[in-house]
Amino acid sequence: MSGQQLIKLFDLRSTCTPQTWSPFTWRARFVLNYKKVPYTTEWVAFPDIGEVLSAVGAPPTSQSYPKYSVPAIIDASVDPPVVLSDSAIIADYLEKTYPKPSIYPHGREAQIRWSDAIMENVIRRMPFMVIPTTPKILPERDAEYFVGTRKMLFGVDVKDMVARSPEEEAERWQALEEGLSKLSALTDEIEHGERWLFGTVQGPGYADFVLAAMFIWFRLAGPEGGWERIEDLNGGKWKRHLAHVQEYQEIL
Ligand SMILES: N[C@@H](CCC(=O)N[C@@H](CS)C(=O)NCC(=O)O)C(=O)O
Repeated sequence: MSGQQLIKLFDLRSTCTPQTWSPFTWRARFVLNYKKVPYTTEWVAFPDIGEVLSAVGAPPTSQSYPKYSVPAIIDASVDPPVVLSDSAIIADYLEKTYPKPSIYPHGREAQIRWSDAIMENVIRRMPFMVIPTTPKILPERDAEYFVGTRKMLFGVDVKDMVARSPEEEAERWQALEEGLSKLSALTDEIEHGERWLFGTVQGPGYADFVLAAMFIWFRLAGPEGGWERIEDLNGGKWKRHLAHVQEYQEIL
């Protein structure tokens, strides 16, 4: 691999330092960093995603709204350059092009199955807890766009995502805590060594990145004190997990 930065990663800007916050773009960034693939980042404003990505020929990720989404990458080390979008497609491409170290220890199918379990037990239980507070980490124009367009995705206005009563809030937390406990039990069945939940003693698996990416969004953009509530659950497993992925959080 040459030392030149031939891959460009399209990521979302924010008011955080460092800026990266999206649970999907983090997945691509983790893979690039873990494989030590040189790349540069192009920061995109939320309202400009469609215009920027269609201009570079990135494939749409959906027929309906949003037609375009980040992450997307351009790999200019090949002629003609490869332009890809969707975190799962990008992960497969990077695995094929830069096979070592592999992001699929235990096999690709197992990593996908575990990523689906993370989706069911954690990710699906989080959006209404995090979306209402996400504008706090976005520049004004991006925040306005984000709030104005979530209904098209979730069928609910952002203001109506906020829990209507302490009971509803408690139910959401209970559902999330139950999901985390189920996921914790699943990780206990995997032969993964000390450090990684879905990897091996040699290194992490893709599902480790999927989980960490979601936690980072929750910690940065979620409700006040929310991450503090999660990090000590299940014997502190989640807190240790975020500490472990830190070595792959470089922003190039
Ligand atoms: N299936 C896509 C989903 C990516 C996605 O939803 N990205 C969000 C940012 S977190 C996005 O670009 N949304 C565009 C929009 O809402 O206009 C993937 O896995 O990459």
